[in-house]
Amino acid sequence: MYFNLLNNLFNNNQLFKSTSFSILFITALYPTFAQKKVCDTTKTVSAKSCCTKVIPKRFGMMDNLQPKSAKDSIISLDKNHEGMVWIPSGTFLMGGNNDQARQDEFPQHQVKLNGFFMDATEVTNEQFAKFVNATGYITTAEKDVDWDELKKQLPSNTPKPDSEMLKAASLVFVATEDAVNLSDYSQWWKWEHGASWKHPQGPNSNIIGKEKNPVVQVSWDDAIAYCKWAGKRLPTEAEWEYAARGGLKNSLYSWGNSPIDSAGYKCNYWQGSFPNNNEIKDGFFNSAPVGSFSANPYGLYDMSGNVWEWCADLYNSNYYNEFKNVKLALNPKGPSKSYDPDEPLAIKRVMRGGSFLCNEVYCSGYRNSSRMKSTQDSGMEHMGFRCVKDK
Ligand SMILES: [Ca+2]
Ligand SMILES: [Ca+2]
Repeated sequence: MYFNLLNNLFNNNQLFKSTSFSILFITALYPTFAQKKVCDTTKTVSAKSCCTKVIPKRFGMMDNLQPKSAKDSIISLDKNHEGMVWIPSGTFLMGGNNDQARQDEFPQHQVKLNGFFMDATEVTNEQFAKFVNATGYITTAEKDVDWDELKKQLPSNTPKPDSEMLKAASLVFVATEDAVNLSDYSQWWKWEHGASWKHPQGPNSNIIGKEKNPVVQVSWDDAIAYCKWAGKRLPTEAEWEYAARGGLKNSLYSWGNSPIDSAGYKCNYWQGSFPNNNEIKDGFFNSAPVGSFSANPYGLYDMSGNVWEWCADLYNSNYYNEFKNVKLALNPKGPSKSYDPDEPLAIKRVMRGGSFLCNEVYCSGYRNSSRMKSTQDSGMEHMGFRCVKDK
C-alpha cells in the first residue's frame, strides 16, 4: 500500500520526477514494468528478458504431456485438507535457463523439498470473506496510511503529503484509450480511495457474483493473517516454483513448453496491445473465477496467470548466488535480508506466477522461474495468494 501511495506522490511531486529515485518507486509498483525495464537486447544473455518470443529448440516441446484432470488430483482426505493437493517430495532445478529469464533468476540450482499440501486454487473471495466474518479482520487497504511507517521508505527530506492522500486507498487498473509510453505507470494505475478486496476496482465495484474469483487487493500481511486463521502458511518461493513445474523437467510454463497462445488459451493473461487494447480472447478482462483454465500435472490451477501470488520469502535480487557452490539446497526458505537494488530501503516479499495483465511481449510473468517482488504492505488489483500446509 505504501508503495501505491508513493506512486501517487511521484505523480504529484516534481521532486521525484527530477531524481532517479522516482524510477525506484515506479518499478516497485507495477511488476510488469520492472520486467519491461530490463528488456534490453544490448545486455548479456543473462540480463535480457521478455524480448524473445521464440523458445529455444533445446527446450523440447512437451505438448504430448497433457495435464491430467485436476479433479482427479484434488485430495480431500479430511476437512483439514479440503481443496488441497499433495505435492510429493522431490528434487528440481530452480531458476531460469533461457534468454527470457531475468538476472535474478540465475543461476539455476538444485533444490530438494519435503512434500506438502497446496491449495489447488488461489484463495477466493468466498474463502476470504469467511475469514473476515470470523475474525473481523481489516485489511491493509482498508486502513489509513501510517505516515511514520511510510516515511521510513522515503528520502529523509520528503514532505508529508496532504492528509487526504493518506486516507485508505489502493491501486486499480484502468485501461488507456490509446497506446501509451509503457515507462509511465501512472497512465494505467489509479490511486483509488475505497478500493479494497471488497471493492477491487474501486468503491463503485463489488464482488457480488465473484465469489469464486481470487481475492485481490490483499497485502502480504493480510495473506499471512488469513493463513494463520486457516491453519496454513504461505509457500516458500522454492515450494511455489516446484509446484508450478508440476513434475515436468525444463519446462518454461506450468503446462510445459508450448507457446501460451497455441491450441487455445493456457491461462488468464492479456491478449493484444497493453494497456489500451485487451482483446479478451481468453474470455476475461481482469481476474477469472479460479479453475477456469486447465490444471498443471499436479492438479494446481492458475499457477500461471490470473493473479500474482504472494510467497513467504523475502526478496533479494542476489539470493540465487548463494547457491553457486551448493550441490543441493534443502528446503530453502529465502534470504535473511530483503534487497532490491531499485528500492534498497523497502522490505519486499516474493510474488509469483504473473497476472491477467501479463503478456508474452510485455511481461511473461507466468513463466515458472519468473520472480517478482513487492513491499509486504502493498495490495493491488492483480495480486492474491494461495496457501500450503505440511502434513
Ligand atoms: Ca485475460
Ligand atoms: Ca496465479
